[in-house]
Amino acid sequence: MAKQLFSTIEEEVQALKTERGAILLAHNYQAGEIQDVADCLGDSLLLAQSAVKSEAKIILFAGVRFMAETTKILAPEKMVLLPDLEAGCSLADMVTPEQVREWKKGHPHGVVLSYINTSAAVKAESDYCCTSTNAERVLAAIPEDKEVLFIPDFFLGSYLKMRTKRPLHLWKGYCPAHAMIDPAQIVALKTEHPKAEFVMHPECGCLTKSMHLADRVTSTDGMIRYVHHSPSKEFIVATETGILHRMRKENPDKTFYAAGEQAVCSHMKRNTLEKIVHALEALEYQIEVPQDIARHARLPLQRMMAIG
Ligand code: CIZ
Repeated sequence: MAKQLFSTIEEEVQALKTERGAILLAHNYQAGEIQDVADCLGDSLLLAQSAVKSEAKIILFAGVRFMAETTKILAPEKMVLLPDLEAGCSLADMVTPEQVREWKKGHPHGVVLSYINTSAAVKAESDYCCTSTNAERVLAAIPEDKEVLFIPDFFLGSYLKMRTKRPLHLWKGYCPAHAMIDPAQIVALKTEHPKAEFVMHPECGCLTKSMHLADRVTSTDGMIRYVHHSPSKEFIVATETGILHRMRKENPDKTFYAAGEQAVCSHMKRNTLEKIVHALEALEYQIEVPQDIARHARLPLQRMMAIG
């Protein structure tokens, strides 16, 4: 491609997207400057749905690998690019397909419900997928008499167990960024800002200790909707801090406090505008999912998409 001069890197990204006929999808946890040049912002479910609906042949995914893989599985005809191949997920790495197969042997009639934060190979061993937005709805679609093995997030699983009273078997995985949120800090913030509503993500390691304090436990897109519609003017937000940029931008009259400034996902933050420019120029890094894995992983994802 002929090199043009741009006054800002943001302009360069916009021009390259147009030239390539690409769309840029950015997860709610991305850095603010990436969110600002994205065509679509959201959680992994909304972004995958947008990719499927889009006419664009090239999807640049500013997120982490399992999200780009999910998009490729659902839209195999599209080129899916990830700006940094090392942008993985510590939670997804906490369960392997071999471990799932082994676990299933002990529960031969069990149904595996896997959180979206899993590798394509683990999804291929699963019966259903869910996100934190639709986990309760997906679980409700699984017959009551079925034993359910939930992977890999222990805290989301515990939350589901509490909400639905179903005796789920839980894997002991967790998200290190959410686990860094300290319940004592939440209590201190609530004392300092008594009018603030407290919204928390179900992946929070502090879930069991702080949940009674929460006005809402929900996914990132659920939080975005909640703070927008709530008449409150202040919010304490317990999830990865990237979401605060979007909340502040979309609600300039409201104030948002991070429940833990240290709740930063190092994988999400591997993406940069420079890497996005490189991805569009070089068409790197293309995400591929082996066909047999994609074929098996598509079914649990499609079941989830059908449920909503
Ligand atoms: O589904 C997602 O995108 C994740 C991992 C979290 C959320 O609540 O958005």
